Amino acid sequence: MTNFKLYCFGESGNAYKPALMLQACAVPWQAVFVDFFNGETKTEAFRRDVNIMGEVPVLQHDGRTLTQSGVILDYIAEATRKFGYKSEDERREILRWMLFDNHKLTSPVASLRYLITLMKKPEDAVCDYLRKRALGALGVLNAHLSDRSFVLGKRTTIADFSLCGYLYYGEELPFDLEQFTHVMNWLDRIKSLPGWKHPYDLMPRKA
Ligand SMILES: N[C@@H](CCC(=O)N[C@@H](CS)C(=O)NCC(=O)O)C(=O)O
Repeated sequence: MTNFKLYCFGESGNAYKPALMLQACAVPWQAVFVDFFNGETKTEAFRRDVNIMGEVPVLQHDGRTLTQSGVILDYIAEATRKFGYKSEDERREILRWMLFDNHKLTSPVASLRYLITLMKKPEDAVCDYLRKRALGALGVLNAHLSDRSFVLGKRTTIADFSLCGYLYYGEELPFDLEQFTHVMNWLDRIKSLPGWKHPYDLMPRKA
């Protein structure tokens, strides 16, 4: 298997999802730093040569270029035969949670952290809205995890890697994550997987 090449940067929880999975699969991979904060994703060259959507993560492997974290996680699961589905019902359950993650959890969490923590914008009505959405989605995840170890039950899958993408940024998250006890315990379980590293120890950042 040739090396996986992941376009990413440390602050990107979306890129952390496949980065963490590659670690957990113990396969060799190489990080390619994308200078998001200097506008690299918005350049014509990046859209032409890397990703027309102007986003990371981007995975290159075996002559393929893949984008969208959910698609990339699914691809790595197929290539490594780890953390994927074992039945059609599991396939749909994983899809269900990854779609929920992208729309309802990652989207408001990432936007709120970007505005408040990274861009240092003042709190306003948009932030109120995003915080309500983020806390609502975390409540749903917390309830789901009240009687299971991982999103699908006893086994870690790509749904877990997707949903946890932004949740290890600790104090950078502008809301109280610790109120979600089942989510915190689940994050500890993922943290004990071999190879686990914090996003800033896994992906490059601008010096
Ligand atoms: N739905 C996408 C979201 C990707 C995304 O929002 N990536 C951000 C970094 S976390 C990005 O590259 N944004 C570039 C930009 O907005 O210019 C995924 O899951 O991969």
